[in-house]
Amino acid sequence: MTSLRNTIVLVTGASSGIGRSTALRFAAEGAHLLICARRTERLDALASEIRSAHGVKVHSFALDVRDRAAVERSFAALPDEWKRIGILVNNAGLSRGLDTIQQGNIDDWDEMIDTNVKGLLYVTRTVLPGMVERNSGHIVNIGSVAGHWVYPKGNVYNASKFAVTALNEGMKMDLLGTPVRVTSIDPGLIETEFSIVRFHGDEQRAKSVYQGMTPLTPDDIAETIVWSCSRPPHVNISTIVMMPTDQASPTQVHRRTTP
Ligand code: NDP
Ligand code: 8X3
Repeated sequence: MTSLRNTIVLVTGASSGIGRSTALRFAAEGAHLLICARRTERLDALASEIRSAHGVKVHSFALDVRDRAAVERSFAALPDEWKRIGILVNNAGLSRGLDTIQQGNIDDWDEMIDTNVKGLLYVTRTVLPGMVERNSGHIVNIGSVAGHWVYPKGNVYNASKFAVTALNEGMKMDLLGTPVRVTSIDPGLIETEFSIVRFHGDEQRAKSVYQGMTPLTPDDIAETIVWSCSRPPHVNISTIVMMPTDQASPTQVHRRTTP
């Protein structure tokens, strides 16, 4: 087992869903948390919750991972005690729209590619050299089943998550010979704000995604991330594909009622 006590864990997209649960779960193991996202009021509330429940240190900051200069600036400006990041959870991400490619909204495409691919790269490029230099670290990329199976109208979201799958493999290869570990956690349906964001705030449509089936919870994913990071140093969990029991692939979902 690798102890997570006093490890500095950076979680991107910690204001909601998987990121929020992951920050709480690491804090329960005694890790100190660096949390970022765009909605700072939510981060502040999470920071207070973590401090009072677990007594660990938390540093939160506003970050839009699409903004390359802001990524570089934010990490350069971190207080010294926060610079030795031991675990990076590349979680910030989103889907926008569910349209055919011929009817797709190009702003939606830009937002997905800029966040899920370029944002992940900007943060990784900023944090990873320190891990290599210190001979210690772990990158956890949040991919998706959408990065393993293409589904109708998933087109650009699928492409962005296939990119995460490729980058996860590429990172592992490029880091071979260092002790830095690389893991991709690739879930299916999890009920978070993901579908509300995908459908631009249409809560009814978002609800129908999970209707009549039991989705995964953010805590299920957080537990798996923490488990992966607490394996002994010689064990690298490369990829975990996890789905609800009610799901066999992105297009095969068992529902007890029709949405
Ligand atoms: P949520 O919408 O609940 O959370 C997404 C998080 O990402 C929020 O904290 C949001 O923060 C952050 N985020 C989005 N854009 C940016 C940005 N430009 N800069 C910084 N942070 C950003 O969804 P989930 O928790 O479900 O999603 C987390 C990850 O899990 C995503 O990568 C998603 O693709 C992946 N995933 C989700 C699945 C699901 O079914 N829910 C299944 C498989 C993978 P803020 O808006 O405050 O910036
Ligand atoms: C989220 C899961 O199936 O909606 O990545 O693409 S899915």
